[in-house]
Amino acid sequence: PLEAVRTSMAVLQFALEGACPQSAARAGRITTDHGEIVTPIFMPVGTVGSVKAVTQQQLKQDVGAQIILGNTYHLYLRPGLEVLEKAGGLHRFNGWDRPILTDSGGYQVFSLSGTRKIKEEGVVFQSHIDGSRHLFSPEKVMDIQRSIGGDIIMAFDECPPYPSDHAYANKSMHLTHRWLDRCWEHFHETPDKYGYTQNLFPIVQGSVFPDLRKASCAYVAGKGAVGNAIGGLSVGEPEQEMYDICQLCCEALPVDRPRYLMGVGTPWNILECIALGVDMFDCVLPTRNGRNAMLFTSKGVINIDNKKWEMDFSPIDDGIDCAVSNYYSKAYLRHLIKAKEILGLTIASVHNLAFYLHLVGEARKHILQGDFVSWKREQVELLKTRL
Ligand code: PRF
Repeated sequence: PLEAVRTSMAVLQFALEGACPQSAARAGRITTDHGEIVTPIFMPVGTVGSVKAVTQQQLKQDVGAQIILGNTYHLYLRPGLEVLEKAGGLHRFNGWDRPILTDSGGYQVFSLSGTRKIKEEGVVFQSHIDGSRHLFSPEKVMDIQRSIGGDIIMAFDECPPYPSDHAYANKSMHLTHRWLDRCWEHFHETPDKYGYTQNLFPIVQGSVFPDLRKASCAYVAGKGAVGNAIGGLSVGEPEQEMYDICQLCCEALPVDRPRYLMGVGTPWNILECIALGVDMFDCVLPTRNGRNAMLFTSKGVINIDNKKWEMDFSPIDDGIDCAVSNYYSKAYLRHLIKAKEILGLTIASVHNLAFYLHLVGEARKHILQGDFVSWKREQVELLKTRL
């Protein structure tokens, strides 16, 4: 049942509700036609329209997810647009009635497809599923995201690999800007399909070069979009370099619009980047690493595979408000993961996601209280501890 009450269709709104006096961290509230998102926020990744191993009910009740991601690349290849349109969009198809953001495929095409060729027109690539050939152009990617029906959709970009030399990063950034122009124009020429408003976020690129990042932020800010994204980070560069570029971008992007840092990161990355002024995050780490026996907890990082936990019957994490993390023991979860039981993947994923949502919720609380920086300083050390 779609429970969100919609009184009117409106473009995304962002209200700032608090600012940290000692950093650029802020607390805000995003309003979409599928409801509100309080920021800073972490968005679980639901690549094919499902957050792996986690039900939509668990996402609401146990994780406290406010918005989830979907991927254009995967959803276009499978189930395909005919099914998604017939369903009435992804919300109706997967039963998630809160906000959805879709990534443009401008990243997955590079990391997942086999042969691919980048041209001015777009990217020709081969499906990782059956090898079939496809073209993603800016216009096509806008049409696909219209059909999927995300509340927030992303511009088509090229994420250059790390390291890239300045000449390549410059060429790539300008291609991303020309593609942004084409996305912007096509998006505004096409109507919303499903009776609610979709919102387009442009993406800053420019690798690790400050001059390129400044130029890209200026170009992106010039669009006057309702929100802006920072792409091309957490692709292998040293952590400090990511923070430096993230800071530069936050300082150059509009203060009154949400800033989304794509594909980042560890719990400590998220706290550091909140301090720099980022409002939205997504990452596969909590789910992917969870399925791989790595747990992020309020006391530090646990490898639940380790023999150390064999007889530890204490809760997975009693420091967060999640019924699953409080209920099952470390020893039991270790057993499930060792035995390759499906339930182990679910418990680990639900716990890690609940921990990420707890973390951004605490960050918000401390921003509003005014003690975010001192809290963050002690948390970063604690969260990195290997238990
Ligand atoms: N572009 C897009 N999606 C992304 C990225 C990007 O640069 C990243 C980089 N961390 C993750 N996801 N479109």
